[in-house]
Amino acid sequence: MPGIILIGTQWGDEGKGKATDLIGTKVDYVARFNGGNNAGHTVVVGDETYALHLLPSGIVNPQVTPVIGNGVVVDPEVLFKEIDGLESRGVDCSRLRVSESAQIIAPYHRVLDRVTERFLGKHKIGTTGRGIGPAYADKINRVGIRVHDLLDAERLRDKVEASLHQKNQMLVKIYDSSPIDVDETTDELLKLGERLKPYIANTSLLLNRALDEGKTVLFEGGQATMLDVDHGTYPYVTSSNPTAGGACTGTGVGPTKIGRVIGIAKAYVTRVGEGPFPTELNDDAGEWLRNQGHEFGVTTGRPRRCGWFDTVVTRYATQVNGLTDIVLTKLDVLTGLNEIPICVAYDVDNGDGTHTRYEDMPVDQAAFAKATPVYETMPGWTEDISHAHRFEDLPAATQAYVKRLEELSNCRISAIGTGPQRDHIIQVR
Ligand code: 2SA
Ligand code: GDP
Ligand code: MG
Repeated sequence: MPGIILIGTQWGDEGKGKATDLIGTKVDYVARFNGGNNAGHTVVVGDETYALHLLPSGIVNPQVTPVIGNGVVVDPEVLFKEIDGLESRGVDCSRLRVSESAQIIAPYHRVLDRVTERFLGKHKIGTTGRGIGPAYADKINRVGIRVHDLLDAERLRDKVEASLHQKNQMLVKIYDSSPIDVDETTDELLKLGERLKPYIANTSLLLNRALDEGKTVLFEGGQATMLDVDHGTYPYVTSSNPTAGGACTGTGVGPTKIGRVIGIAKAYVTRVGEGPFPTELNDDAGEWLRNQGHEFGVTTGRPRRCGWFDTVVTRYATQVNGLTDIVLTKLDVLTGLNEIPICVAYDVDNGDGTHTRYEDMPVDQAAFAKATPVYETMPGWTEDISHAHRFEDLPAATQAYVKRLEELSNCRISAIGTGPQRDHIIQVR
């Protein structure tokens, strides 16, 4: 079946951009289905490094039609900045198609994101501050602005008014901030709509027709399974569905068109923002991983929290996404360690003298927040693995580590990343 979903299995930044780019050479369309410019995907092509936020990773590939689906929240200002940046480097962005029913991130969503975080104080989520949560909240509250609204001045003004009515009262009365002007906002959005016009399309129709003609579509997830608003570590999550189901609702393509669901898993785990993270290392080992793996946010530059591979998380990702394969990335980063711990289960202190061992993800977030990892330790390796092109070329200890992760994740590992470049990859099967 020609529909392929590619998603993150952990808390993001697993290397989805590189994996999409790699698979992208064999696909006709790459469609984003969730999130917005909170995502940060890095694609390295030869000497060029592209940091993409809103645009699908397929944009750097001239054979691919990049699509922004209805499930995405689009900040048009950011979109044009990204397009201008890429075009000045010779990347043609004219093939881009944006869903007419994708939601718009308006300037006031960014304001609200920051104000809300400030008022949450110690309960803050650690958002990227890009207006993602407030834009999705408006969508669910049915006061959102969709891409096609930007093409009709009267309709747009009406919608902006409806959207700002309650927000302005809240900004003034609760947050002691200034109200946002309806006319100014409408004019700003109308100008952006003018420029957006040539890219706007009925992307559900476009993608379904392509699939019916036997073309291949790659659905590229932003963020990851553990940041999913339904299946992640709620409330420390993003406001969309980065899991496999989101690919269908976020593009208007049915699940019967999907043949493969590929989960990207990093050989260790990172997280940015607040929220529980059982295998987190607050010591020299964590610092070592951050430096070796250059673990700093692509969007905000924030240092990422680092920890050992957690197979409770990947088993869960296999389950909620129905993974058909895992692509294991950044295995090269672990080179040089004497031994490598793998989390196989959690131990939770119940507070009454008893403990519970969890092999499966606890649904209760209070239990998850208290989970301490149960480790199994594997021998490490010192050989440079970045030039290996076959699984058999890897040192015996590296092979054993990968095989153990595969066994514990309940899913086959079909490719392994051994460096940031396009050709730093081992196709296992
Ligand atoms: P938001 O802004 O409402 O989506 O934030 C909610 C939570 O989701 C997390 N989140 C992310 N986690 C990892 N990577 C993301 N993208 C960027 C990157 C992040 C960056 O690729 O590096 O540059 O900081 C991403 N986007 C959202 C976020 O940290 C909150 O925990
Ligand atoms: P994404 O959000 O999942 O697309 O990931 P990011 O781009 O935010 O972060 C992944 C980083 O790892 C990027 O800098 C990639 O260039 C880099 N990367 C991807 N795969 C590999 C790999 O196998 N080895 C190494 N060393 N780096 C990798
Ligand atoms: Mg990222």
